[in-house]
Amino acid sequence: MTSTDVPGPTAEDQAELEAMYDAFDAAHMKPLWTQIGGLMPTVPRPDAVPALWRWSTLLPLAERAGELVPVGRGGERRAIALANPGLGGAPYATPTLWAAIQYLGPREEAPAHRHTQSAFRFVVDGDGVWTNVEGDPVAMRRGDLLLTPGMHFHEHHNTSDRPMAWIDGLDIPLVRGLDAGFFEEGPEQLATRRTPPVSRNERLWAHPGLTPVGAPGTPASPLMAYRWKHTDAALTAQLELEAAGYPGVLEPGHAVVRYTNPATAGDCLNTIRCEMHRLRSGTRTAPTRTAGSSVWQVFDGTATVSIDAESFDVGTGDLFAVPSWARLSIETGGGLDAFHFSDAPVFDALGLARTHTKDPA
Ligand code: 1HN
Repeated sequence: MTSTDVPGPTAEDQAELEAMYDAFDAAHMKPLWTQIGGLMPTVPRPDAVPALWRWSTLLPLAERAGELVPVGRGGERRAIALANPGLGGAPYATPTLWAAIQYLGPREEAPAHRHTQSAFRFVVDGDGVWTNVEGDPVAMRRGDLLLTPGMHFHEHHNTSDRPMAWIDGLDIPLVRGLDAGFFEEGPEQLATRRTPPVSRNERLWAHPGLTPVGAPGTPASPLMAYRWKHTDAALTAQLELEAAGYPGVLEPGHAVVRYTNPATAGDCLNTIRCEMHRLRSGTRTAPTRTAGSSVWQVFDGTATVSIDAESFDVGTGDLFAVPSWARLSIETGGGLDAFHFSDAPVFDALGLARTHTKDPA
C-alpha cells in the first residue's frame, strides 16, 4: 500500500476526536499540539506596537484635566496613561511599563500613599513641585529624574503659582501580571511643606564615588534625585573625550549614562532601568533589537526614529514605545538628548536579556 492509499479518518474517528476536544474544554484543559506556535514563537511576537505620543497632544489634554478634574483621595493622582494601541485598551505603554503625563495645578497637593510598584518621575520642563518621599522633600526641576522605590510613602505639592507637568514611569503591568500589588493610603496631612533646595537623601548619597559609611544600603537606590546638572556634565565629558580621541562612548557620537544605585552600582530601581542618551548632530545609531520593551522621551533636540517598519519624526517632549525585539534606530541631524526607560533589570535578573545589533546599513 502506498501512502496515498492510507485511509483518512473515518466519521467514527472524527466523532471520537471531537468528543475528546469537548471533554478537554469541559475539564478546562488545553492540548499543546494546537497551540505550540503561539506559546513558543521562534522570536518574541509582541502584541504591543511601535507607538508615538506627541507632547503637543498630551500637554493641552493634561491642562484640560487640570481644569475639569480635581486631584485628591481616591483618584490619588491626575495622571493620564499612554495606552499602546496593540494592548487592547489597557492603560499600558508596553506589557511591563506604565507611562503617564501627570499635572499639578498651582498650590495643588496630591495625597500620600505607598505601593509595591516602583515609580519614577522625569521632568521635561518646569519646576515648582516638591515630592516628599518618606517625608524627605525632593525638588522636581527640568531634566531631573526623581525616584519613588516600592513601598516608599510619597506625596506631591506644588508650591508655586504655575502648573507643572511631568512624566511618571511605573512597573504597574509587570506587578499586575505577577499579582504582587499592595497599596496603602498615607496620612491625610502632608508630611511636610518644607522646600529645602537639597533633600536629605541627596546630602547623604549624591557625592560621586563616596559611600556614606553606616548609612543602610537598599536594593533600590537610596538616592531619590538625579539632577540634570550632573547628567549633562557626564554626557558632555563623554563626547568631549571622544572628540579628543579617547574611547569611552557606546558607538561614535552616542553617549549614554545609566542612573544607578550609588550603594551597588546596579539599576536605580529593581524593575526599571533609566538612562539618558545624547547623540551628537549627524549621528545614526546601529539598528538594534532588544528582548524587553521600553519607552523614550525626547528631552531636547529632534530625531527620526525607526522602529521596525514605522518611522516617526520626534521633538522635545514626544514619547515613543519600543516593543520587545523591534528593530530600533535613531538618527539626528541637529543633536538629541533622550530619556529612556525599560524593563531590562527584570530581563537581567531572569536570564532573559538578549540584544542583536546589525552593522549600520
Ligand atoms: C502614583 O502613585 C503616581 O505618585 C503616579 O505620582 C501614577 C499610577 C498608578 C498608581 C499610582 C505618583 C500612578 C501612581
